[in-house]
Amino acid sequence: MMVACLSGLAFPSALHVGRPNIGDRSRLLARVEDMCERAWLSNDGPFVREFEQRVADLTGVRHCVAICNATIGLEIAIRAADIAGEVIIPAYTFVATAHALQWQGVTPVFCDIDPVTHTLDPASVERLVTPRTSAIIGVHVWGQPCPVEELTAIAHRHGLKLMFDAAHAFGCAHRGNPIGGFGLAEIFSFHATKFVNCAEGGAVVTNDDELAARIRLMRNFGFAGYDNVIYVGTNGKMSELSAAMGLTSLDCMPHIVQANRENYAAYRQAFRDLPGVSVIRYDETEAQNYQYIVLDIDPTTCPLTRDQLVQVLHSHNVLARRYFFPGVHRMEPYRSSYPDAHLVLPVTEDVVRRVVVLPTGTAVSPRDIEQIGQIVRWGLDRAGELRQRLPECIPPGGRFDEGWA
Ligand code: T4K
Repeated sequence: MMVACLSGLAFPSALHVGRPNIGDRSRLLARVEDMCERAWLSNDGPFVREFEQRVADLTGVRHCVAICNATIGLEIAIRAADIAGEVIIPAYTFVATAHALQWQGVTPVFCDIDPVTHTLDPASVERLVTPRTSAIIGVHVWGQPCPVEELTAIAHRHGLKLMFDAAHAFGCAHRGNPIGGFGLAEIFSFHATKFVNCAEGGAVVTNDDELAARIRLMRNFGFAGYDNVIYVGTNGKMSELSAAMGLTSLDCMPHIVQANRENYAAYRQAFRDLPGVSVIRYDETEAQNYQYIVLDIDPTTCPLTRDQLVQVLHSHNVLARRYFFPGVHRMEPYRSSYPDAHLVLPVTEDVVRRVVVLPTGTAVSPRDIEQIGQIVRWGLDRAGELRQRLPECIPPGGRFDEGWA
């Protein structure tokens, strides 16, 4: 018998982490109509330009170059900034941060993180600097800013370039300044699962005029006008359809933040007083997008393991996700290249086993969250029985909906 049947609390249809915020459909469709009328579908079209201007205005940077996705955005920025050799990045990130470097023939060096903010730990960064290091790429995980000042000081001290993977952090701020203006460049993702989305999309933002010009060229095969190619470029262009989606998403940004913020408050209420389970807090004195509801499961006090809790949630149609399990250093090709990396990443190793991300966004209501809280309470109340039935750990690639019968 499935646990879901026992509790009677299962959702009739799945609640996903990363469910896109669609925005105002009539505005989206009107833009699609315009696009069809103009018969201008890609290559630096009017929607892309408008999207770039609005992102630049919102982040207070001089240049925004829209890109087809953040992974290509990272690759282009890395190449345009002449980054080579070794680059220090957190092991606790989405694999794209490392792949973008590897794809450009640059070696990612995995660094440990702060246990509270989940962003790069400056002391660990400093220890990893070698004569081959050319740059640091911090990641604003969950929209929480990296220790920007400390990383800037380290970069200056060692003559390194500093960039930020800001895939999670559009709409967030650090010390009152919008994410986007820090380091040499910052890279946003506007993927479907992100706070503001273009279905697929990204952007490099920078205050460096020369870098912005190179990125623009590289995004379009290196063309500087008709028939004139002056760089090795790629195709990193954003389509008009993606920009139409992005503009519509920008239009409803305040509504999305509001929904996310209400959901965050509802989760904090629903998960109060649960043994070993806590919702990671946002600094509410800064602008936030509240796009990620992150649970920390303390293995010393929670009666179920993190993976058992995820199994309970999945059995009730709440498709919670482990992030970024098992850590980039344990994914190929990095696992084979650095088989001992985990030995110097104690915090990352701990965090990848503790974190669960829960559904939020405009598709989830505070009422749903109350029910998710009841499901978790139900699971914890029956921990003795469930521990006998559920595997303690699900390996990477394993399924959370097996073994319930
Ligand atoms: N740096 C960081 C720190 C990042 O997190 C990311 C991307 C990047 C760089 C690179 O940005 P992009 O190149 O993607 O612009 C997803 C996303 O594909 C990825 O964009 C995101 N981070 C990453 C954290 O998550 P998967 O493999 O987990 O996606 P998937 O297919 O499992 O979908 C996630 C959830 O969203 C599911 O529960 C289903 C739901 N979903 C997804 C899509 C696309 C929907 O309900 N509707 C949808 O249309 O990677």
